[in-house]
Amino acid sequence: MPRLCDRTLAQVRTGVERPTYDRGAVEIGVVHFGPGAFHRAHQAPAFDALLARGDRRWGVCGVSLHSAAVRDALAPQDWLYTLVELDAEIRARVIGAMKAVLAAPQSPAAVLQRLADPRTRMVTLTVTEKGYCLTPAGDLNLAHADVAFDAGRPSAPRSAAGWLVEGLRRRRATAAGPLSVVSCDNLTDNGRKLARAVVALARAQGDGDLASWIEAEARFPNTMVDSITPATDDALRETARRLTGLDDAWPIQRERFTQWVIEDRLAPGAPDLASVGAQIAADVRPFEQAKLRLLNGAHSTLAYVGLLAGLTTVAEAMCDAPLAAFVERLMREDIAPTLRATRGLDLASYIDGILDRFRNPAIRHQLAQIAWDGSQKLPVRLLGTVADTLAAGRPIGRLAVPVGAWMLFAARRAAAGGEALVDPLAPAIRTLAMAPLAAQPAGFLALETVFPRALAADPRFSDAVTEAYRALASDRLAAALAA
Ligand code: CS2
Repeated sequence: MPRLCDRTLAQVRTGVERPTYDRGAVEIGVVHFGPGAFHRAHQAPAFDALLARGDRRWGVCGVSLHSAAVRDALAPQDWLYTLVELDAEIRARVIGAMKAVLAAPQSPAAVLQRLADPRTRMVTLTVTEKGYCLTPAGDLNLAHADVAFDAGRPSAPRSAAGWLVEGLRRRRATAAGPLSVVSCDNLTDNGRKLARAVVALARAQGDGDLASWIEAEARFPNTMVDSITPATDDALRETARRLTGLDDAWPIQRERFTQWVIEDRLAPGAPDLASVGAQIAADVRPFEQAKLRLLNGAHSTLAYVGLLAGLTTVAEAMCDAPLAAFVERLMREDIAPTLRATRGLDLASYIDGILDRFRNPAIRHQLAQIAWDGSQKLPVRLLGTVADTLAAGRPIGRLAVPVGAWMLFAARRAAAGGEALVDPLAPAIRTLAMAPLAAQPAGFLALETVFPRALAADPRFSDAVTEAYRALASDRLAAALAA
């Protein structure tokens, strides 16, 4: 079967939407750090829609911070790829917005040139929670190896913040024009945190002038991003082939639903994302908080409890009646009371929608994928809810269950050795998993980058988590879920 590329694009089977704009005339106006599945499922299609509307300024240059895998897979395809939408009806669409992908360690000069180019008006990022190198308080972690390296002002930075500082330094020097830097990761206050990190790094480099200039000039809006995007597998490659009639080395799949809420702080000259479905809001926090706590919090709960129960996918976990009922109660009775509704966000129907999406039978979303990097995800997804619930004097019995489940899951995976636990804290977790079972919850609670001290020291929390851990470890899952 021929491979998807510019030359074969016209052969794409009918019924599959494809770029009909002149790809040769598309300019690069966006630099994206982390061109993995989520970017290609979520932001890139939005830029593709802008191009389809005739605004040819918004081609994307992807920048991988570490690996060259995306570049190598997409280069022979002229950066085209298939996006498969999984719903009652399965649809495919070919996305033409990517114009280049650079592997930063191999092409540092090209990355900086792109960042400094006056045509570049937006930088977007999906570098995952750990890519921000933050302390638990949300500040740049100057002790992080990549950050410490970048503080030396290298010509080839290693951290996302390092690239941004150097890019902004060049834009300032050449008066390249306003830039919007848009974090699209699942962090609370993602834009503000990124702005603070970039400014802190400029200061750590001894460039106070640049730091003040960034504070005054660059725009880092907060955002909420949402679309369930399971990792690419062979079944998807086969589906893409069947629908398009072409081979694609790296197709992407997602649910049909997609949402992008962007704080009304974009710099002049930014792409008109509202015209392609993004919501622009004065305050993104209520949306972001609701999404992170309800959707991602429930996802992580399904992942850790579900994997301990021997389940594999989200849809399968939602067919497990006690687990599904537990997660629904957790969302409605424990998480929702910590959130505030806002215009365009009705919490009860928002929860209904999320539960429906989790049940989508067309999607095989692996719990193991969601379980990655728990040490980075837990604070954002669950621990804020726990702290607010304790402060309000409400019980936290149910909320302690996913926390205990993460600990037990991580301890078991770590004990299995090798790469079984995907988490930046895997070495520390491996050590504490060697302690006797009864001592393990306390060992986890001492992980200061995960648990804020005040929370770890609160006996209401430590007792509840220890109890959940014990129940789960002795296979009393039903008892734990009945908490
Ligand atoms: C998931 C998210 O893998 C995970 O941790 O919870 O990727 C989730 O699917 C997205 O945030 C949905 O927008």
